[in-house]
Amino acid sequence: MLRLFVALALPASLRAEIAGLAGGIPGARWVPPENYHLTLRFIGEIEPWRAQEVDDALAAIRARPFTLQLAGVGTFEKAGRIQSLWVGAERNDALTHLQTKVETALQRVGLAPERKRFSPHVTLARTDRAAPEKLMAFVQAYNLFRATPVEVEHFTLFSSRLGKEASVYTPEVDYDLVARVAA
Ligand code: 3AM
Repeated sequence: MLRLFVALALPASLRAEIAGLAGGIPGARWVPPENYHLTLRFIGEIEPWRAQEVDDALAAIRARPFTLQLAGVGTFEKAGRIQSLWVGAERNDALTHLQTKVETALQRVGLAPERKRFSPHVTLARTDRAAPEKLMAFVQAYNLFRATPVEVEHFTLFSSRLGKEASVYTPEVDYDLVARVAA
């Protein structure tokens, strides 16, 4: 079985900018900068033959390159606990369009629909063991954070191996985004 997800890989310069925010919250488990990514769709464990179908479906997607602007920080909560701390992505029709295409392609090859609404973000830390007031202070301190915009020219199918400290993410296939050629 393969554990897979579809995401935007981030250039090293952007990962370094984001890494500059990390630290200073006891109990937070910071994501290693090499693991930063923006998830378009978590797939989970699938059989290798199904992974081949997923690859074919993703390869057939036609979408345009776009500019990604990461800005602001926020949290996800579950059952009253702050689970994670993230850097957000500014609303962007091309990103939404790409995510919709990925979702449609994956449903077409038989994956169950994703129930959660797409909320583009780059996870900075898992925070269920951190003090909420420290997390709120972090959010306030970095709310106005804006990264240097980057051009997104492909999206990526990643495999994930769960590790004790951090998961190991491996880019398996890049899918190019192509600007429409004028007729
Ligand atoms: O991109 P982020 O960090 O928000 O939390 C996992 C990570 O999300 C999420 O998929 C991304 C790449 O691993 N993930 C892990 N297990 C998941 C699950 N069972 C999951 N998302 C949904 N359902």
